[in-house]
Amino acid sequence: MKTVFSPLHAGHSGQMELMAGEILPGFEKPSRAEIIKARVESEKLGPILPPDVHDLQAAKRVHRADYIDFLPTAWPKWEAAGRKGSAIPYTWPTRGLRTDVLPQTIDAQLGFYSFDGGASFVKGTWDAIKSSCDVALTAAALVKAGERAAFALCRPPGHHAGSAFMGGYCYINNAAVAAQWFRDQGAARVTILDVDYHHGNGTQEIFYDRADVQVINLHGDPMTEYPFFLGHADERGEGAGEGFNHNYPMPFGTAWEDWGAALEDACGKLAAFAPDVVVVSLGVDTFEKDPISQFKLTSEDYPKIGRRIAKLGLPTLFVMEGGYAVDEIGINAVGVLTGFEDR
Ligand code: SS9
Ligand code: ZN
Repeated sequence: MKTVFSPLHAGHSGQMELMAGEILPGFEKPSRAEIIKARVESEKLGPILPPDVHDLQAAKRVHRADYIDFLPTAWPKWEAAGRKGSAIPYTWPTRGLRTDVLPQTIDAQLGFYSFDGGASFVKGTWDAIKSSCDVALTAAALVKAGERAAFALCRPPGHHAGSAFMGGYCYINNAAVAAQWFRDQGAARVTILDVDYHHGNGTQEIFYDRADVQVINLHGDPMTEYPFFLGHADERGEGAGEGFNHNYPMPFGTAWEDWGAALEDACGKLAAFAPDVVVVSLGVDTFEKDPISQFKLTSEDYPKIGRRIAKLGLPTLFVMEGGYAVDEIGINAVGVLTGFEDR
């Protein structure tokens, strides 16, 4: 299987994050992608290719144009305001506040275009965001050209980013952009299967009223887990999209027996939808040693995920999302891919 990877991700580094009352170095750090890349090499998964540079039109097919246009301006505006450190949002237009006027200061704009403080900017953040989207589109093109599967080694991740907001380490929703690109290239139906530990709220929001993109999420129950305010089992889509969104919230401590059963049920729904292509939002923060997550999957479980997805017999694009147990992130992420290849 071919991997697409960009070194530009590395400029998105040194950002801080508010976590349980402390300001800590961000968990979403460059070593994540580097360790996965090293494992792709040591396992001889296949060639590692650089991304082609795409324009932003593909991203604007699923994101509001003003949101995408804001992203490259965030850091320059922060610097122009004489600021240092990382540009972190801290005020959000929730109930009772106005969203019909965009205020002028960078602090306001960061809040206007986010749902939490988990997506911040440093100098290299925009180039990393853009390269991550390019990685997804380039890997999608490999699948469209006939590869059975491809691996988009995206960083930063994307599945928490919605049509007009960032959050949870995510800015452009790489999996959603790729899914829409497949549609625009002639695929009649696309499924996004999100196996990251956290609910992919952004992906769900983007496709919620659509019948042409099925969205399936396996994740920590939002009653107790981030992102808290979306991801319940009764969210099934709306309008034309009703019945095309499927959520599998699961409790803290969930291990392979129950997680694998949810994947089995999800694969039944996926096969019944009969998509032309599957986009897997591949997070490995379901791992037992993940520092910010509460599931109990082991390194032996990841190849089983890949094998089950391969059994669908559909062209498959793997898009990297979360996973914060850096020491094992390569073993676990690449384990899914070698499992897919049944080796
Ligand atoms: C407060 C904790 C929020 C966000 C986790 C995002 C995971 C993306 N900073 N944690 S896969
Ligand atoms: Zn996650």
